[in-house]
Amino acid sequence: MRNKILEELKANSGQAVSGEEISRRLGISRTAVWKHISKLRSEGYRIESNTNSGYKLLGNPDILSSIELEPFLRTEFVGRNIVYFDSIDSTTTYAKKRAEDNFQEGTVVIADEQTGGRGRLGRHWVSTKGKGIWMTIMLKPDILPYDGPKLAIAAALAAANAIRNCCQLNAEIKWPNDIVAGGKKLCGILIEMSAEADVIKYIVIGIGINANMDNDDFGQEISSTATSVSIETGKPVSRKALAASVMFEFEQLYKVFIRNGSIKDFLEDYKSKSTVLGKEVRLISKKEEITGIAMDISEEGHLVVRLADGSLREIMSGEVSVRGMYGYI
Ligand code: BTX
Repeated sequence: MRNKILEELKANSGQAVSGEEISRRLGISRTAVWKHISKLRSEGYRIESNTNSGYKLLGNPDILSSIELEPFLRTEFVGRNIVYFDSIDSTTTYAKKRAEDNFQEGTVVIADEQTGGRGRLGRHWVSTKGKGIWMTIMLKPDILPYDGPKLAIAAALAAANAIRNCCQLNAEIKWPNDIVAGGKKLCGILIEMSAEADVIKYIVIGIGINANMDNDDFGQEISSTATSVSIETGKPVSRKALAASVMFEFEQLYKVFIRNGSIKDFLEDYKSKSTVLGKEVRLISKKEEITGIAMDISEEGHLVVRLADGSLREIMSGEVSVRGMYGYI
């Protein structure tokens, strides 16, 4: 109903519509109209009200609700069901709770702000209000649990491609799934999965893109390693267009992955955008710290590293942090 009221206001672009007219057209009471208007305001819509003329929508707000994203979507199923929050602790935490029940494949949970955004291994993800894309894609692929983590490769490539196409920015991928520009982190991806025996119950892919973040938003701790699209390009980006583009790029790769059961068909593209291949890297896990040259990425999505003694070692993404020897990469 809220969306219908919004449509009424948008259809009258810039003109006031009386509460009575809305209530008559939509068959609800004027009090109900007023309640929906209050809720829309709390989501960020600026709506003027006047006792004589009614309600007037002032401009098109930069928020990521389904009605705002809809005109930008080019997907079949990813993002066709949007669960939007003005503010939430974490879209991934919410998606996981929601995924315990039945959900529509490709549902996207998206928020304008996260108060408890999560990174990998319990780390915090800075998610400033209105300045980024904080979203989680919910999937239930009919693949073996073993293959689930390979979707990290698809998600990273999708985010890099979307940033490249939408923002004309040379986004690169720092294995396994950080997107970087100018040697700084632009986007992070967090994949979580629940499986039973050989069946995946759900996979949730959390994607955080620093769209219009300013240096001040990052705080001292990460300001030397973090960046945003607007910092790199010098101009603001449309979050709606970029979010829709990530959904589109991801859906394309996801379909290929499900059809072939493999990342083979887009692995070369991923590798061509990698920042680590050919470089000396330091891999830090709970157990050990090793250095070597990043040689390849396997069809399993593992990083193949040549160690000092010439031997090759395959590294799984889970527990490892990758650092360049001379900076973040
Ligand atoms: P990560 O563990 O690779 O990165 C987390 C680390 O990155 C932090 O410890 C900090 O050093 C740095 N960092 C924190 N915030 C930012 C930021 N905004 N930009 C750049 N660097 C930062 C990466 O984990 C996975 C992040 C996924 C975020 C999405 S947003 C939607 C979804 N919901 C949720 O709670 N998480 C995901």
